[in-house]
Amino acid sequence: MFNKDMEAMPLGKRKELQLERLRWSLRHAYENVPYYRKQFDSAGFHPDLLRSLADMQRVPFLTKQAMRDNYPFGLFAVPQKKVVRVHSSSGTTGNATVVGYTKNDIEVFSEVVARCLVCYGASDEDVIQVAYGYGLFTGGLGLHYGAEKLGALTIPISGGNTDRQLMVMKDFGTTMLACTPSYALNIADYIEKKRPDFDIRQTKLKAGIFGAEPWSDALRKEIEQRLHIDAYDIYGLSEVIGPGVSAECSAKNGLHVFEDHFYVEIIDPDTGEVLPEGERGEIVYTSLTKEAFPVVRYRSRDITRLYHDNCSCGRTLVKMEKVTGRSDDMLIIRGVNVFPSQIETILMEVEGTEPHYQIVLDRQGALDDIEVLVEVNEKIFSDEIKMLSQLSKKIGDRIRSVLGISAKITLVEPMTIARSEGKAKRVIDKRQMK
Ligand code: DLL
Repeated sequence: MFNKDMEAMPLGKRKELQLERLRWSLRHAYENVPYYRKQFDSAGFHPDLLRSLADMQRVPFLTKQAMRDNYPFGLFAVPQKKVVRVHSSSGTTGNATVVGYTKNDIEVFSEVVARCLVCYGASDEDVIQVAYGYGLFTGGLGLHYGAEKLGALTIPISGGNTDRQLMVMKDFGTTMLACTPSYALNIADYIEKKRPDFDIRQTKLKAGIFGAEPWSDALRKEIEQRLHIDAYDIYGLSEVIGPGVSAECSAKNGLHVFEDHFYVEIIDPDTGEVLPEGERGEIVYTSLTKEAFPVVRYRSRDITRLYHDNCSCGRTLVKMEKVTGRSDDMLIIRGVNVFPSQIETILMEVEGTEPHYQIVLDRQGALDDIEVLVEVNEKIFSDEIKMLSQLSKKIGDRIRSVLGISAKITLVEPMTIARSEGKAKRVIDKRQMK
């Protein structure tokens, strides 16, 4: 562990620490950000009223909309001269949100990412190729500072230019690759189709640090087999800090949340009620140590559940289940709730398909239509038409029996669905364009 005192702290002691830090964080927000003061006052809440963790339920939520309304720096809690960096999340819907960091916040950000890397077995002997985008996105610089903090050799290559990625991987002796899972898949495809001379097994690559978008366990297996690595999940969001909110450990079942910096709750997304441990709902974050941009009960829209399982890695930190989707990515198709990752899991189980797909939603009259475009492998595509129609029937049947919806399946030629170097765009919603 990078910080055993914090990561393996007894549960009772951690709760005390959280309460003490919550008191500081809530007061910090209340005293320095007019938005929080107004919200707390009108809800009849004052930071002094926080006597136990359960009292958090009385604190009003922070929404993405409030962040947008205070664009760009309205929620900063320190004078601008104390802010040393900003990042911004472009978001799939609406305006960007801007987040700020003091020197100390950057320290915390670097440490939590370093902790993640240790979760994946990294040390200062490792060579980490950071192929997340550098810039306003938190992925590149986040991984970069964390890798340096650990003392690893850090390669700031950023995303794209796959030929150069491969050259660097081989020549610099990369042991860990950090990028989105969709870019990792893109690299695997590229090697197979364009660089058959490149033997990934001849490189030192042993692990992948993948996140920034939902990805299924089936996709994990596929990437692991094709790149001959262990693939680990890293999760985070700009509003809370960036990557490093939670990480998978060697057990690869659930991500440990760094609870000494982030207080987490699960709520029912419809009623806002806090749900008991183990139940699935929307995860809500309160920062415990952030100075420049504190967040108090931020509604992330990410759907997961929290649990303790006496993890074999020795960390006592609560675990969150792999995030399979966001409540605003959830597709409601003729009344049925569907996450793109559920469709991904089905596609990955059907032989002959490639893990590249796109979901197109449209509306005919009052009814929603869903079409799933999916690439098939070369062999099947060059086979007879009969094979193709059997395959699309098989996929359609599976989707109907697992998800209860009927979808139009369109099989497309290999390499026709746009590849991504960052976050993949899985859903095209034509209903919103009408
Ligand atoms: O994506 C931070 C990040 C960078 C995480 C690099 C991991 C690696 P945002 O651009 O603000 O920040 O997007 C945050 O992406 O609320 C989730 O919906 C989604 N997300 C991030 N990591 C995962 C993951 C970065 N491992 C939003 N699994 C979050 C599923 C993820 N979804």
